Amino acid sequence: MIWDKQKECMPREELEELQLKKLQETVKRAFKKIPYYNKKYTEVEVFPEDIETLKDIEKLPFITKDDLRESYPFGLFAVDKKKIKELHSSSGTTGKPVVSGYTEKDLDIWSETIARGLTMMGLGEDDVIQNTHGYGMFTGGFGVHYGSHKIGATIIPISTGQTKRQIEIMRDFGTTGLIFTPSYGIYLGETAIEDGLDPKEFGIKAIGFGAEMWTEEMREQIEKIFGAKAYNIYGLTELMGPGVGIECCAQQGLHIPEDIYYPEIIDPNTLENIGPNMEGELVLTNLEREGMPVIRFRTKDITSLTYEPCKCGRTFARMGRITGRSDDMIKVKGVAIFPSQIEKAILKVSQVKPHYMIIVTRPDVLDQIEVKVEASEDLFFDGVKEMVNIRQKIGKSIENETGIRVKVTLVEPRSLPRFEGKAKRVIDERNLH
Ligand code: DLL
Repeated sequence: MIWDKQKECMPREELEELQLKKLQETVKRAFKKIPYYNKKYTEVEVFPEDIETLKDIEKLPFITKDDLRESYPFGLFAVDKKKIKELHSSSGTTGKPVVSGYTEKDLDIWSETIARGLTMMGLGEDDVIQNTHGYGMFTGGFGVHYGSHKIGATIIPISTGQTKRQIEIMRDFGTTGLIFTPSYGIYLGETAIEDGLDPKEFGIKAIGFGAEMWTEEMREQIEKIFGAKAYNIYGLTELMGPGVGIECCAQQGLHIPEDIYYPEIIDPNTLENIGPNMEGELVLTNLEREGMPVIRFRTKDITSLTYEPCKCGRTFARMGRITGRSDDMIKVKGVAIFPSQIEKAILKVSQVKPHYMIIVTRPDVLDQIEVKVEASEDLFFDGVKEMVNIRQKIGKSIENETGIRVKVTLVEPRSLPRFEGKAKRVIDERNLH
């Protein structure tokens, strides 16, 4: 159990004082040690000494995924590379991925955030946690692993897939804590039911789920299948990984460990900060990160913050469930995809037009993508054989670019909608909002 009442229930005034001190230190370090920040801040003439209050953070320019890609791979590190003990990278893109580096101290802080969350979910040293998140560059596997160690639980690092084996292990090893993405969790439960088992009898005490968008109906379904409470876990590679927000027993929003992350909500159009209880884009700052301090990162995730006291007694702000994105990134099977990647892949194949639509569905519980592409007039006259050939080529090209297998459909020339202004290329029929 990791429960530090003094920290987690700190009066807000005291917390804000602590945050200001840490913010000032972080900005000073970034300015001094990371040329990228130095240049960025100098360009807009904002300097570390300008941060006199917490509100002064608004003077600092934002950091986006593009900044992280530009400084790929190690341009945002604030320490000598030999002090970096672990590297992770965000899922999806095969172009330039986003890299996240951790020193020994960072790994400790990261595991502390997750350990606090697992404790909020009621898990401790008597528990056996089955972690179905992928172990590898994805932060879900190792993040939850480290957090579980910190609370003294027994961890089963089974990773993703092998659904039948997951079920067998769950029963044989006495799993009490289950960690998954919501879509995989439902699939796991339904597979067990199909095999004539009742997951409610498995003895699961608590479930932690996240890494992709979901709806309250999905949570209800998960809780019903397993007969256990399911708690939302949020996080992102750039800021460290899972643990930026985790729900407590009240299940009314995710507590952000505000001594470690500083959250803001902005209007994604005006980029102005907006007040509590209003939806906007979440912006996050690492307050205590040695290896790669990220300051004012635009997550593009839409949510709101509340500072009202929580039933559990913690004073840390709570963020709501993510209800959308301010860009067009979609996460499919846990992998982040931008329509621009699919466009790039399509354009590598001749005889098709740059008109396409991406349709994401979840026919039962797993995601599927269909990409509709307009054929050129010539191709249309070339007949079925050539069409099959081109369809396969597009499919391969998209798989190379995104790592995801999609269904490709060729449609008649000029049959897809044209857009004035911002194109809307993605139709997400999963109803996750
Ligand atoms: O998904 C980290 C993570 C691992 C979170 C395990 C929770 C559990 P990335 O792969 O970098 O990191 O993807 C980050 O996923 O910006 C959101 O758009 C989305 N996301 C993450 N958690 C949630 C959640 C991990 N609980 C991106 N609800 C984020 C909705 C989520 N979306």
